[in-house]
Amino acid sequence: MKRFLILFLLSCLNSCQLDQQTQKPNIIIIYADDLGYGDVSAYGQGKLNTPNIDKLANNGSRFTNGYSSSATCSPSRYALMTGTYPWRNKRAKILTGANLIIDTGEMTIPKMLKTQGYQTAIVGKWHLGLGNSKIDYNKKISPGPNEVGFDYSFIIPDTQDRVPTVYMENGKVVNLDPEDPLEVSFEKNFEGQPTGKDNPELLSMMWHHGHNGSIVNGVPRIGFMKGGEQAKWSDIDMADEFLNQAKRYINKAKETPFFLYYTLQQPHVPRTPHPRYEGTSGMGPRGDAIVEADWCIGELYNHLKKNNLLENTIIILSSDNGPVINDGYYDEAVEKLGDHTPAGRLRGGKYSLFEAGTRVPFITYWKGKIKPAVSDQIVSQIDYLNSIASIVGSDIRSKDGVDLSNVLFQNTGKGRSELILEATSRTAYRSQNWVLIPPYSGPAVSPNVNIEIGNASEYQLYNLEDDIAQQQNLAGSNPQKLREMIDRYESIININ
Ligand code: NG6
Ligand code: CA
Repeated sequence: MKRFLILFLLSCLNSCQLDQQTQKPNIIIIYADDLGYGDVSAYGQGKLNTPNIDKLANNGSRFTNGYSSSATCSPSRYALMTGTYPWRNKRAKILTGANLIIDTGEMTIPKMLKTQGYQTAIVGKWHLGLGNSKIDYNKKISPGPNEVGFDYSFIIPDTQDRVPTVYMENGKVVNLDPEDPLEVSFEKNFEGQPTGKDNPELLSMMWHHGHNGSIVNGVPRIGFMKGGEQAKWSDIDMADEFLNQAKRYINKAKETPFFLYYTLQQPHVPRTPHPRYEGTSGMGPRGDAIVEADWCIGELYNHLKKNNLLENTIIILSSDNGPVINDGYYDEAVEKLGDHTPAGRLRGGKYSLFEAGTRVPFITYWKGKIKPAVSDQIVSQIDYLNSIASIVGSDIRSKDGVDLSNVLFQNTGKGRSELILEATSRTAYRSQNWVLIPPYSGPAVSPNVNIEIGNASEYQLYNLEDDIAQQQNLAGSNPQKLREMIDRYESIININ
């Protein structure tokens, strides 16, 4: 009997060890909103200090040619989730109160991971639309994140500057009092409700362009809302709320492999860091919000460490688009910038076809697996799906992604040779170190945000190898390269 018991215990031990060895890694994608290439101190460009992001960057792979798929949010997020270029989807534009732009039949990272036994969650900003007809926030809204692959969702629907200013959990507005229904409109105000336009005396933050609709917590927003008082979020507590939800999810999901898509709201406008961060950067609320985001990332890291999860968790960190200083509020970002360079030495910023629109902080970390390295390989968020699929043993592949699992997670191999970049429905083409920007009409500098967005009446051709700041247009002096780039660009853009 005793011998049987010992044999039984031994076999249990064996299978436990096997389980541990064969367990698939947890995957966490941390996705910042409008964080620039030069905003992370590990990139050695600006003046901000981001010690917690640096810890991941310096102990993992830090990519210097890492791209978001677009210079704005919703298109980038669409491409990240699906591995499909955003310009193939006509609805993948900056969204405001729109319906879901991912087809529920489309493959996504969380769906792929579910085929491999993962639990999946999103905590943070969504901005990919909700529902498929007029949205009624007083009912459960579907389809949304839960219908495109997430078992659990705790989100803000669009962005912090848009109504409704409420959290949603698994399709339902959190803390909504049925006696105080929530109404939302992007066309007209509800009678008797103050707005940023008509009631500047009620504002704690003044609007600069747009953002003059309903006022919530003293901050004027895009769009109008009425009711739902009890459900309104507290802006200054949003970072803590998302962090706590992320930790709570990890506690719940840690026994099986999990995927957490942790989508920070910082440093997108309105920049409302918790008062404990006030003044920490010396750059006003934009800098303070980045310090706060960095702290959140450190807290998440510590939580994983405390739970012995670091060795079995891949952390990917990036941003949905490049930086913008004034994106619609007077918040001292311009005045207090000093000599900080959010875009580093790159030209342009958010909304731009120039490099700073889409070249973003791009970091992969896996304790004990990824060796510390700086990589200049060309990698894109559109490749996450294929690369993660490859790591977890799935043969699912997306339309436009490349399997870069070696480059991203093993410090070996080559990145992309080419990539289409997108900014507000315009596209550009990168091949090796060359960038082609086709002619586009419109202002060269976007007047509201004061960013060079890449419009010109002529083709632009740059060689990033010795002109990272895109100062020398070589289109005239290199007609052969120009022709070659145009032909290839057009052949990709025209294939569907
Ligand atoms: C623009 C907003 C801008 C920002 C952006 C979305 C105005 C004038 N500008 O329409 O402030 O919200 O949308 O940013 O309203 S993103 O990072 O989510 O793409
Ligand atoms: Ca963004």
